[in-house]
Amino acid sequence: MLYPRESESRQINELNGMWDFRADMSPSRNMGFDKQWFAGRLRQSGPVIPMPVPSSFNDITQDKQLRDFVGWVWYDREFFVSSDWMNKRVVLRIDSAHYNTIVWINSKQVMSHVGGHLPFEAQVNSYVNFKGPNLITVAVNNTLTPTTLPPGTIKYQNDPNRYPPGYFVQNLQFDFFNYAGIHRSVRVYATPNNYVDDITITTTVSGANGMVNYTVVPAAASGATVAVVIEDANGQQVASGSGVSGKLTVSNAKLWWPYTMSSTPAYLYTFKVTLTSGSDTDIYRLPFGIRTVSVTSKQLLINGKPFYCHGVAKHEDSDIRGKGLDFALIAKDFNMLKWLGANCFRTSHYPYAEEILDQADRQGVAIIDESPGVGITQDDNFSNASLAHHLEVMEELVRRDKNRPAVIIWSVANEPASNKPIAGPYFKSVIGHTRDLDLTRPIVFAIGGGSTFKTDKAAQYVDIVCVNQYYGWYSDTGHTEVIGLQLRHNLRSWYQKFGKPMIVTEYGADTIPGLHRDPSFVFTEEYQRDFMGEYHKVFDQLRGDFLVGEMVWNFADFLTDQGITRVVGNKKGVLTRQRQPKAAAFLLRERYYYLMNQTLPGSHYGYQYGGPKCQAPSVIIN
Ligand code: GCB
Repeated sequence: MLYPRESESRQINELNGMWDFRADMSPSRNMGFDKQWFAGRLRQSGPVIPMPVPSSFNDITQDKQLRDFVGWVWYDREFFVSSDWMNKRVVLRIDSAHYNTIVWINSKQVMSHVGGHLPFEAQVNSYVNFKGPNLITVAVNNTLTPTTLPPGTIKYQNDPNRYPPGYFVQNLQFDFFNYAGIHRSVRVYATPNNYVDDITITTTVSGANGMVNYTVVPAAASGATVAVVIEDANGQQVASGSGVSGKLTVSNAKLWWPYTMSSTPAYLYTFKVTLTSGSDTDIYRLPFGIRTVSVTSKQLLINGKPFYCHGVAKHEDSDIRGKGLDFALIAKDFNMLKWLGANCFRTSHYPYAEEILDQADRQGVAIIDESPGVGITQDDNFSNASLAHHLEVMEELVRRDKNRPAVIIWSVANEPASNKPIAGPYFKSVIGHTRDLDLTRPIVFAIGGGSTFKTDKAAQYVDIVCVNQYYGWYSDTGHTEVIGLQLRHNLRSWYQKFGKPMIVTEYGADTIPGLHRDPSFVFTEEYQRDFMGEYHKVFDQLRGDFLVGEMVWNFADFLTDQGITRVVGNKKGVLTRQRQPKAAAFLLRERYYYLMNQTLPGSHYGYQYGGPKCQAPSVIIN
């Protein structure tokens, strides 16, 4: 599914802003359907409050019931469709709503979608008025079940001495707050009736040339013609062709590199497609990069050169907006990534907004693009229904992100119970299916929980073994002195067994900012620093060998469910939730600049590891 982009032939009308909103607090959560709240304005069927789109609804009000609400919430607003669009194809797109969504226009159901992090759209010409107002109604349900991704369960409490009638709670199988609502943009856009439906680009490098393989899927009457042009960053044409598929050569290609690897990082070309059919002309411009990704038994290579990922695992999380798209936060996070010297991040534990990936493409930050397959731990999470949904989600994810140079690895899951026998066939299918969808990127999942190199049933199918490690935190708590021994032994054992390169996709310690103790003690800023220092020693021993990456857990603190092991959220961030550095952030920054200096030609930041100079690179944007 192509991201909506304006062009000579395409127009966009954003429906972001304040919508009317009501949560269905009825015991069955079904009153909205029984009373057909979609039949007219919500404000006519009951009280409403203003709700920003995009945002999570949870932290917008002071109402505890709404923060913790499980069930259907309803949104509506009016919009207009220009009569200029009458002879065009008009599409409604929601970039993401969490989790289950039904959409009506003028009281007629237009589309529904299952899954909280990927876009969905429908042609709506037959639903909209071109002369007068239109009503859009969106119902979103955040209930998680054993077959959703991520999975969850609803637990009814039946003891009348302890709970009121009908009392239930949502149990989560993952460690972040189940923020919900319309999380990303809602748009109506217009294309010609004959249009470019999809584009797939893969690239290879041959000497100084970039080879660009493309396929265009036209949705057009027979006889339509397709012309393609590649433009460089200055808009100069560098290659051209015609037809729905082909291979173009870009001479003296400027390759896409992570910003820490090349003095010309993150170079983006534009792939311009012109489809002509009768009187229709559709033009779509897709930014793309020329680069390759490959793995050997010990290395991860970008453009044939070893890439060491020094990065972070993240969350889409912020105060007030929850998981709602926020451009200020996106800009700040990329500035902080560069301040840290991070050259990659994992989209733990679900696909992030396309606007975030745009920045990764443009600023040269590599990405492990993760599906929402987090918490696949119970037997019924491995059912046929779960598997079918997981395959569908991988299709949606690859379809959305396949052309992004920044995406160098697909992650199909985080910490599933991959030691269960059922995990073998399950992940063989999920990984095999993902490979069928995209042969150009390595595929992984992050191994953790109870799975070990002795018991794991799914690591055999991945290209890079990714492990989440918590020595000195969840085991031997406080004992930094045993981290080195345990970590080294474990990483070597995985490598000996599987013979594949490895990434430590998580290691981290909860840290309350401002809490100090010397010698260090768990939860203090000193402990986080000492803890990370022990990991770094082992990483440095294995870096030139089979270790191809390290990612701290986490970039920033984030909200979780309420529980006795979390003090208003997970505090393993090296930054606070407000993006201020804890002491460990400075350690990480020194380390990442040192690593950057080793890989970036020309050694330019005047930086010495452990020394006095630590100067930020200017943020490089092409
Ligand atoms: C993990 C999970 C991550 C948690 C983290 C923790 O292994 O992958 O989602 O937040 O541990 O802090 O416990």
